Amino acid sequence: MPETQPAVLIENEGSVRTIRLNRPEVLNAFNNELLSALGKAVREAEKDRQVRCLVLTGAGRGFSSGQDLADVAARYPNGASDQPIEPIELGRHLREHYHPLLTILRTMEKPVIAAVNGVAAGAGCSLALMCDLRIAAESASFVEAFINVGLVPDSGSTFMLPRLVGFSRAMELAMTGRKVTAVEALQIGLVNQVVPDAQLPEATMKLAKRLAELPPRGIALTKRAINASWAADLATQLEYEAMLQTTAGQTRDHREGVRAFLEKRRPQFTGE
Ligand code: T3D
Repeated sequence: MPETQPAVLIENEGSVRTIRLNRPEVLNAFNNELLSALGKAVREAEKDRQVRCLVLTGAGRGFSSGQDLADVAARYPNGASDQPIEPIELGRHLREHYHPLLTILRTMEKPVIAAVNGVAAGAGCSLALMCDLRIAAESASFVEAFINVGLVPDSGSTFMLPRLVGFSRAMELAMTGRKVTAVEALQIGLVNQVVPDAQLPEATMKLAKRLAELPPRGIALTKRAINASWAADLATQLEYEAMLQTTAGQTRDHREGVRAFLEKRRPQFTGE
């Protein structure tokens, strides 16, 4: 039965779009309704030319506690100790409900910020890691909770975690499922910034507006280049940079940036 409250709340401030996960009573655990609403909202933000920066955050005291475990338990007819009647294929659920959304976050040509307002656990932690930047409230925490329920990290965690914090820490966090505080997250490179809880909205908006003012093509091509670096050798990456730079060098925003510097004024970037 669909819930009465909207699964996501959408707010616009200038060219910054904020999508707020909205199941606060379960720390924004993902059921299919929330995943579907989030996917739709992200696709809309990707397509909307007015949107130059996307922020994901959570309602209430959590960012997201990951897959809704009550929904998982409901798949077992007689409780978790029983075998389900039909073998359950979690991979299919991931492919259908998580992967399209997560892929857009990594490939959309706009910066995506996770404003982590509280606990980010399981697939909720993965969601934060799949964003381009993370800004955390002091009370936020990160839990690779999958192992606590006998699962492997999914939704991109095994891809992003070692890249962000290195092999050893990734192994430790994934294998122990222990909670990482915001302060530790900053120390190990899991987040970009930690701010007092009350300042999270303001600090996020300041960062988002700064990103939204920068040349959109330059931002888009930068994201492409850094994404590509993960699978490239040096020669390939140098060539890719040169190709992207040819494209960036032909934009009006590039010429505007150079002119504004020489004329000692603020540049006005239009995305052309
Ligand atoms: O099916 C597939 O596609 C497979 C995909 C799997 C991906 C995954 O994400 S697997 C991992 C799933 N998530 C977890 O295992 C995390 C479970 N939650 C926790 O460990 C803790 O709740 C937290 C560490 C996140 C927060 O702890 P705390 O003490 O701050 O809060 P709490 O009291 O545990 O939770 C508050 C409420 O939210 C509580 O409900 P209540 O008692 O007030 O009615 C709790 O049951 C509910 N809640 C928290 N997490 C979930 C949840 N309800 C459903 N699903 C949850 N994941």
